[in-house]
Parts: sequence; structure tokens; C-alpha cells
Amino acid sequence: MKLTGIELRRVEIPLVSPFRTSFGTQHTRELGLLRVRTEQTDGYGELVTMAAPVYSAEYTDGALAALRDHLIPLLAQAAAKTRGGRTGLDPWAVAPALAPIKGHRMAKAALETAVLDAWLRERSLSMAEWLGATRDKVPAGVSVGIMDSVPQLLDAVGGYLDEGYLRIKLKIEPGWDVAPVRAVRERFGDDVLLQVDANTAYTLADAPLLARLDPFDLLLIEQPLEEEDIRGHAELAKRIKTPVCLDESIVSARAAADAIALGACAVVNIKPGRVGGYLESRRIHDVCVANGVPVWCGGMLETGLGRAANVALAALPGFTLPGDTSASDRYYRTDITEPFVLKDGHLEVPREPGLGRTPIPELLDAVTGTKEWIAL
Ligand code: NPG
Repeated sequence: MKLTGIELRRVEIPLVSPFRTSFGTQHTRELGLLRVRTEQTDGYGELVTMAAPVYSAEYTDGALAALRDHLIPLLAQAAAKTRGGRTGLDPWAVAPALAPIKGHRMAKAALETAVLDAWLRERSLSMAEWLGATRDKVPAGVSVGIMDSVPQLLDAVGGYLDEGYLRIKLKIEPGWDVAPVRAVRERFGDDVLLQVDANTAYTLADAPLLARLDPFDLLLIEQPLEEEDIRGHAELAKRIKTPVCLDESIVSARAAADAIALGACAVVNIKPGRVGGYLESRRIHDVCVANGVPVWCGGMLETGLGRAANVALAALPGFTLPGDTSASDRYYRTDITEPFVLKDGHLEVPREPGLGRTPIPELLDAVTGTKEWIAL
């Protein structure tokens, strides 16, 4: 496949309501969008960074600079090289070409995904087919932000359950943990699939407090401690009954294998942006399946583009828990693609060639802040 150029956009999309987590409140989603142009088609990749480096070290303006100044030049060099008498690129060549640059996994994921989208489109293959998806629809969970009051939270959760969401994830932080969980259980009963996400807000000294969540039969507690605290998670797992799930800590298949071997997690959240793309995501899936560890697909408030690829990933057999694969209208009044719609609590797995959704030019332009074209 021959690349002729890459377009980088910075987009800003208003959220339907503010989304508060232990690392801050978002009112708009400021992410990046890449388009690679090949001789035959276009391929798109979503850059899932946030405006500020508060979830991970990456952030949108930094990632766009890393792409422009370091990653795209390396990709261009690799594309120009002759291998086995042929020049050009395929999706497997992207990560090795970018390997000299440390970190920057979200930026790398965006580039690899755009190449993958183009490569799939040139072959009229869908992402789902190529990944080996075994389902036509995936169950949808919803992530519920920290609220100002418990009654406000109960209204929000009630609304999502009425819409048909099959699993509720509550964002927690010190001061907003046991009480909201208890209130949701009391109001909506024990049958609701319920889990919590701390986004690294606690320390091991909070183990007795976190053990107070034990009676509520949660599916899991996600990333209670710092990203690098694998031993702490292993120790915490011995002190609480709720299964520990890792998100921020799992940056690669190797990190997943290590965390599992050390007893630091019983469940893994896979986010393609966090781990450098869909090829690495599938490797993590395979490592987890081999170890009997359930996985689920996380979300980073993706537009329909990234959501399409996530839904295809979530249709692999090891994804045995509902993901943060909500409908488009959970976050956006107007998505930049054909929206994802909830049907009986599920999202349909796209079967079109490529990722499964394409940005609609007028909608994309309407949310684009800056754009630049890099000819290759
Ligand atoms: O449904 O897309 C979604 C959002 C799910 O809570 C969610 N994402 O910490 O997992 C997280 C959080 C997040 C959002 C993290 C944006 C980073 C960026």
C-alpha cells in the first residue's frame, strides 16, 4: 500500500453534559483525527488523547506534535524502504517503524489505525472480520461521572437503565465511593451489573475503606491505585473481595502478562489508544484468554469512528463483560459519523469495509479547529 499524505486535525466537540472523574471535569472533547491518503483510498484513525495530560502523560497538542515531528517522518521512511522487492506499508509494519520513539502510544495507535483502515478498505474487509469477531452485537455499558449529589446520581443511573444500558460503571474518588454505591444498590437492586472506576485516586492505605465495598457484589473495581503500583494492586487484591481490574497500568501485552502473573488483576480493561492500537489490543486479549482472565473494552469518549473499531474489538470471544461501548448520544448530540444507537441494550457490530464508520465531511469540518496536510 502506498501512502501519499497524511492529514492531522484537532477537533473539539461539545459533550451533552459535563463528565466528571477523579482526574477532572470535561465539558468538551478535544481530540485528534488522522486521515492517511493512499493511491486508492483514505483511512482514518482517532487520536484519543485529552486536552491535558491528566489521564496519561499524553495530551492532544503534544501528541499532534509527536506525530508531525517524529512519528510521521519515521513512517514515511519505512514506507519508502524496499522489502522483498516491494515498497509500501501494511498495518504490521507500523509499530516496528515507530518503535524508536518511546511511549506516545495514543499517537502511535492513531497512525496505525488510519493505516489499518485504509488497508482494510483496499481489501473490502471489515475490521470485525479481520479481527475475528464472533458476535453481531455487543452489550453496552455506561460510565457515570461523579455528581454533586446522590439524588442527582440516582436520576442519571435511572435514566440510563431506562434507555436499556446493561451495566453501570460509577466513577469514584475519596469522599464519593461507598455512599453512592450503596444508594444505587438500594434504589435499583442487586441484579444491576455494577462496577466502579477510581482512575488511580486511592492508595494502599485505603484498603479498609475499599473493603467496605465488598458487600455490594460489584463486578470489579477499576484502577484503584497509581498506574505504576503493580505490587500495591496485588496486595490490595488480597485485602478486598471485589475483583481488581486494571486500566491505566496495562500499556502492553507484556504489562498485562506481568500484572496477571503477579496477581495484580483478575480482570483487564482494554483501550486500544492506551496500548498503542488494535494489533496490541488483540495480543492483550489473547494473553488474557490464555490466562483465563476476562476482558472488556474501555472507552475514551470516542467519536463514532473510534467507537466503530472498539465495537468490532469487543465482539472477540474473550470480551465476556459489557464494555464502555455506549451509544453516540451518551456523549454527543451530533457525532461526526453515522451515530451508534442502542438496541435492546446492545450496539450492532459494523460490517462495512474498514473500521465501519466514516467521518461525514460537513460534520467533521464543523468541529475542526486546526488542520494540516503532510505530503509524503
Ligand atoms: O464510555 O467512552 C466512554 C467513557 C468511559 O469512563 C470512561 N472513560 O477512565 O475509563 C476512563 C474514562 C476516560 C475517558 C479516560 C476519557 C480517558 C479519557
